[in-house]
Amino acid sequence: PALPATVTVAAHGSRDLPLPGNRRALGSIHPVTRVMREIEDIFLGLGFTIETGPEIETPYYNFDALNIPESHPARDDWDTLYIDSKTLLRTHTSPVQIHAMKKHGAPLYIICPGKCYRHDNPDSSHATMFHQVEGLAVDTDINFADLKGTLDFFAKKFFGEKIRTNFFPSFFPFTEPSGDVAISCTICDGQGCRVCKESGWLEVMGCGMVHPGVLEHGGIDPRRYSGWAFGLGVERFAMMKYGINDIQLFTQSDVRFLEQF
Ligand code: 2NL
Repeated sequence: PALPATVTVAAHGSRDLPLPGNRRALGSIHPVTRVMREIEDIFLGLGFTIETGPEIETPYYNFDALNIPESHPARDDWDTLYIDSKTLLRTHTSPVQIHAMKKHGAPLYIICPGKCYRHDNPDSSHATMFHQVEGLAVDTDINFADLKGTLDFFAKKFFGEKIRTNFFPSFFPFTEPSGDVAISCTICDGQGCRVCKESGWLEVMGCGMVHPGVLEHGGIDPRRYSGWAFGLGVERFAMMKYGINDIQLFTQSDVRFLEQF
């Protein structure tokens, strides 16, 4: 049905209704948010639940409960942003997992996404604020094979079914044994190139069996339960997925960068 082209409005004269309105630019989802949601969805599908917690923490939850003693270099002022001697900005999301173990007990299957802070010099791969997703599984009779299978499934869902995973020995104070997870290089498919420094592998996250002392700090009996955990940097995952070469782009609010997502 034809609409009248003009309508007479009392005291204001006529208005041209078919005249196009002012278009507003549509926003888009930030790439870090997108990647975080994608990671969350994969683990939600495996039966994990999401746990969050405070960005302001105590040295006990950020360090002591994670088997990082006072003398450990990670506790150095250069890495940690202290508010005062009793409060700091969390350097990882691990404290959330200690709170969760104390609150829910075992069995427990959780992921902890959120902001973390480090006293680093900003460059193309370091930022003062960044995002992590950590995962924790605690149950009777779970072992490193469950961890490998879960992370291999996750990596294939995130990076594509074609990629392979590899686990290298590593060290974290809160896990024993510890591993670094690598995926076959997305550029050369494992053949060796500049991006993977000719190794064929790209390191993407850390993992390991939860240290019995850490389970104890979470109020869980390490003789009855075992646990595994992992941690990954969301910005690094987003940079690999979208071919972004500078972590600073995520926080510069440049519309030419953001409107691509
Ligand atoms: C990395 C390494 C990791 C964890 C995080 C964790 C948490 C609890 C207990 C044991 Cl409560 N472990 N988290 C474990 C291994 C590695 O992250 O380099 N992430 C970017």
